[in-house]
Parts: sequence; C-alpha cells; structure tokens
Amino acid sequence: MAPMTSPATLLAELEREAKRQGFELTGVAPVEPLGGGWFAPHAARLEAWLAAGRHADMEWMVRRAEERTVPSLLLPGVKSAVVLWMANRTPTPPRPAGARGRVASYAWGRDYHNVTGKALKRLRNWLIERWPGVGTYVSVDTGAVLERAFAERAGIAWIGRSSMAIHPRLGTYGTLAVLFCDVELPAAPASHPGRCGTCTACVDACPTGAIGPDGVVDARKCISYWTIEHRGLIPAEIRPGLGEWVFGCDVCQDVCPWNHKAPAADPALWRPVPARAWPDLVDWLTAADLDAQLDGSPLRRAKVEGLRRNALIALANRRDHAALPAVERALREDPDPVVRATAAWAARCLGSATAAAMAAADPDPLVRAEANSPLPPVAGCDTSQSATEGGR
Ligand code: B12
Ligand code: SF4
Ligand code: SF4
Repeated sequence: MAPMTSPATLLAELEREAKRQGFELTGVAPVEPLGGGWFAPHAARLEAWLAAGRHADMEWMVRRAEERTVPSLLLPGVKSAVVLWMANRTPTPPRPAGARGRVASYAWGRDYHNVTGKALKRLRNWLIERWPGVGTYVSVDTGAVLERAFAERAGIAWIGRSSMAIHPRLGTYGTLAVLFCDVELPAAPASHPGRCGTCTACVDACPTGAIGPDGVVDARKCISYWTIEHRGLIPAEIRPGLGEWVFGCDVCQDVCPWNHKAPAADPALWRPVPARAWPDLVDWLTAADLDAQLDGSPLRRAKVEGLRRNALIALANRRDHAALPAVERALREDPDPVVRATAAWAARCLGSATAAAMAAADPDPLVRAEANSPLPPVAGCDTSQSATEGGR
C-alpha cells in the first residue's frame, strides 16, 4: 500500500510516538547499505578493535562482525537508522550497612532489554501500520549494530573518550535503541560534534586502566566484561581491581562531568530495588532461591554461579572477615568448581586456617590449583564510601 504521508511528516509523527513510548530522544542517521561513507571509519575501528583482541572472549562480537559493518546484511535496502534514547539512571538508594557489593545502575531494576526492547517493538508496529510494507530491523544492545556510531551520526550524542555516547543534557546514562528501515527519512545534517575537550576524567578514574587515551576500551581490562560477560574463573591478577563491583561498573560514567546535572530517570518505569543496588554479599552466597529472586533482572545475565564468584572476590577485596564462615562453606559445598576455586582464594585472602587443605582435597583440578597459588595483593576497598556516592 502506498504511504499516505511525506517522509518529513512521518518523522514528525514518529518522534511524537517515540516520546509516548518513553524515549527522550529520537534522531535519524543515513545508512549506506554496504557500510561506506560516514560509517566506514566506525567499521574500521571495530575491525581494528577485534583484530587487537580487545573483545576478550566475546566471540559473538566476531561471529557477527560482518553484519555489524554491512547494514544491508541485516535489512536489504536499508536507508535510515532511527536512533532512540531512554534514560535509565534512577536516584541512588542509600547504602545499607554491612558487607555490600556494588551493581551498575542499569541493573538496579527492570531489564532494559525488556523495557526498552518492548517500547521499540511497539514503535516498530506503529510504523508498519503508518507505512504498510516498510522493512525494519530493530536492536537494543543485542542486535549486530554499532549503536553508538549511529547515535553519533543521528546527532543525538557524541562518542566520548570513555566510549560512552553522551548527550549534553542527559549525560551518558541512557539505553540506545536502533530501528533500521528501508524508507529514506530526513537525516541529521551531520554527526554530533565531540565535546570532551581536554577532559580525561574517565581515563584517569577507571580502576583498571581499561580506557586508552584515544577512547578505546579494552574489554580484557574492563570490570563490566569480567563481572557480566566472562564465564569461568576470573584470573588472580584481575580480581583485586574489581574492588566491590559485583555486576558491571559505573566509574567512567560517575566521573563524567556531563552526568553531574543530568536528570534522573523515572523510578516508576524502572522500579529499582535497593537490595539490587547494594546486594548483601553473604546473601548472594547462601540464598538457595537467588535465581528466582532475580526474576526480570539484568543480573541474571551473569548466572547464579557468576554472581557468587563475583561476591566472593568482593568479600576478599573488602577484607570482610566476618564473612569467612560463609566463604568456607561455599568452598566446601558449592556444586560449581569455579565458585569453589574462587572461594578457596577468597578464604585464604581472609586468613582461613583450613581453606588450603580443603582446596587441596577437592576433586576438581581448578579448585586444587587455588590451594597454594600465590596470593595477589588484595586491594582494600574504602568501605566508608558515602551512601550517595556516584548518585544524585
Ligand atoms: C560489547 C559491548 C560491551 C563490552 C565492550 C565495551 C566497548 N566499549 O566496546 C563491555 C562488556 C566491556 C561493555 C561494557 C559496558 N557497556 Co556495553 N555494549 C557492548 C555492545 C554490545 C557492542 C559495543 C561495540 O560494538 N564495541 C566495539 C567498539 C569498537 O565499538 P564502540 O565501543 O561502540 O566504539 C566506537 C567508539 O569507541 C569509536 N572508537 C573506537 N575506536 C576508536 C579509535 C579512535 C581513535 C576514535 C576517535 C574513536 C574510536 O568508534 C567505535 C565505533 O563507532 C553495545 C551494544 C551495541 N550493539 O552497540 C553495548 C553498549 C555500548 N554498552 C552499554 C553500556 C551501558 C555499557 C556499560 C556502561 C555497562 C556497565 N555499567 O557496566 C559498560 C561501559 C564500558 C565502556 N566504557 O564502554 C550501552 C552504552 C550506552 C551509551 N550511552 O553509550 C550500549 C550501547 C548498550 C545499549 N543499547 O544501551 N559493553
Ligand atoms: S566500566 Fe569501569 S572498568 Fe570498564 S572502562 Fe568504565 S571505569 Fe573502566
Ligand atoms: S569523563 Fe571527560 S573525557 Fe571522559 S567521556 Fe566524560 S567528558 Fe569525555
């Protein structure tokens, strides 16, 4: 069926509908189906990033690299990318007393893959109704799309030195969503200009030195990668750098000046749970129903054994001696060898008298290897951090 309206009118209506669906920003980038033009340098950077191994073991980045650099493989005849932004940082809840870990703010409440993903699908359905026959492809994080590149070209944000997309009023705490379509919509005249200037706050503050001065993030050093994406044992030399972070990391965003006056996102939409912002680490180790407790939460991505592994590292880093019985129990009883191996290391860091012998007697070689591995220096976390640190 022929469209009933011009592309310019359609875009104006689409922007209104996107607002109604909860998106603060909408922009359009032109898409070169084969990935040339303005997009070529972005594609080249992705290729260089992968070639240098900066994706760590995220093999899914390699598997779909071609689709990431050639948009027409995702949608034949693609002409435009509608880029949307949904603010996701709700106010920081007060930090309760006790052995608590820290969780990236996007994971305090509902899962954005669900919230933003559903809003994007509703917008797509609206578009299809308005423009019958239109071809679309949608991505919220998991599509094979270089989302930040399209955000920059759509004029809604620039890619900062931290590699985060930054909007001058909304800062960095936003989820990006991209809708490719085969209609030529009026695109932003140019990419958003970079506004980092001489600031290097994120490079200087990153606890693990993951951000190069040129704004390239090395996942092999990024806390977010280790605590969320990595399966298996976290290497001993990495563990101290994780500090108290047990799922993701917000340091490069918290220090970014563009976030300091950014408005908070709507708690009614995200429904943050204080105990997910500041999880009780011993609870994570011992709760039999942890998986069920996390229903609908992005925390589930790390799986129960990953969360327990991370909690053990945080307890060791915090030198939480009171947690030693729970750590020893994890070493003795947890069915997962990665959890037991991490527990052996954590218990030894906490001065356990029995951990080495227990680990040596374990049936799994991964655990036995932690019986007398050299103990790296344990980074002492400043447990006196204020309850509102990093928040507004
Ligand atoms: C893989 C991935 C990761 C990996 C790798 C991170 C990375 N920087 O690439 C890990 C697991 C470490 C990660 C961590 C995080 N992620 Co992530 N991640 C992704 C994912 C799936 C792909 C990113 C990608 O393609 N990386 C490859 C690199 C090459 O691409 P890029 O980072 O976009 O790089 C661009 C620029 O850095 C620039 N560039 C690269 N090299 C060079 C060199 C020079 C000289 C110059 C000038 C520029 C330049 O060009 C590149 C192409 O445009 C996207 C979703 C998506 N589909 O895009 C989410 C995404 C980027 N992540 C997101 C978030 C929120 C995070 C975390 C904040 C989560 C947390 N709190 O723990 C951290 C932040 C870490 C950081 N500083 O980047 C959001 C970012 C939103 C925003 N406002 O920018 C995204 C867009 C998901 C979403 N839909 O909202 N993530
Ligand atoms: S998320 Fe944390 S570890 Fe990763 S680059 Fe940012 S500050 Fe560094
Ligand atoms: S902290 Fe500074 S350098 Fe880093 S992204 Fe923000 S403005 Fe840019």
